[in-house]
Amino acid sequence: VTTISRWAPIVSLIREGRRFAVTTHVHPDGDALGAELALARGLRSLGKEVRIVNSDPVPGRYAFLDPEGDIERWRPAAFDGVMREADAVFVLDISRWERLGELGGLVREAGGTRVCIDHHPCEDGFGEIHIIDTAASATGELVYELLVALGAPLSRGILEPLYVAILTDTGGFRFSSTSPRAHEIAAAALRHGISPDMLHERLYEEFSQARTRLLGLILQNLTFECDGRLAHFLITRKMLEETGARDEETEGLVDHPRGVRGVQAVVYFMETEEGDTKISLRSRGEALDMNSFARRFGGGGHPRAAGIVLPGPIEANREKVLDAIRTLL
Ligand SMILES: [Mn+2]
Repeated sequence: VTTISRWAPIVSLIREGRRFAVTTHVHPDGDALGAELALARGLRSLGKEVRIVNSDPVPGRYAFLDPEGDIERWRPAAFDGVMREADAVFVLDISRWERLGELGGLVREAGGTRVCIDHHPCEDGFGEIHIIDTAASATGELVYELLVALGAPLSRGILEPLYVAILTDTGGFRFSSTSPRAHEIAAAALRHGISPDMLHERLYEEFSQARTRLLGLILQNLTFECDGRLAHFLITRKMLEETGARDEETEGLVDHPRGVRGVQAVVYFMETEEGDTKISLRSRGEALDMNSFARRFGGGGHPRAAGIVLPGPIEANREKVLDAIRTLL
């Protein structure tokens, strides 16, 4: 249920506080970064001091959102004071400690209130205050609600990152999570003069030649099974080296097999730099709840998009995951 009142404890925390820290998960995506920037800008418009500190750098694709380099990258000892002295630490788009990466310890020891704002299904949220709303299309949607509850002026500088948060987390207003509220926020952003064509171009039409060559290799090893209901492929370090594609550029490649008629599930196995296996899971329709599937292997996510990381090489992990999926299809 969407009510303003659920924001009351956070609103008073913000009104009473002066210094705040904002952070998000490792491998930040458009929602994580957009929600962080919008919240920081909104709090600053109310005269608050805000620092944004992340474990991982901003991927090149999203750098345009932060031309001033407002999002800082954690370094050992450099941000201890920021976290310790903040009146509250906002942890956005995550509710599991391990997703905080190297910042986990600092957030755990933070002196102020920890506020977790997220839309992933989760039973073990952390922090003193949680707003976890799986009906929200993006964490950006929840940040919008909070800024409205605070009475912060919604400028273009706030609405643009929120638009990007929602656009990217709904796959371009395509997923079932696309809510009326998502379109209402998009409408507000358009009224404030954001440029949808420029944003689309920046996000979806600036891929490198290397990524396109990687897509070529993926399409060559793409396999369909279970009468076409299951599609799976591999991304090895060798494929990345051969094409020159970076790890972060693999985002979105899964959309190609996902768009094939009859496909209900897509799984891909990526070799990490450490030689472990990162498994990404996507589903279409009601066939499979990928969040509960991923949980069986210690991962998690959303019903239609989830992930698992397993120690060891792909060959050691691939068949057991594929076998478990096959029995469900
Ligand atoms: Mn999100």
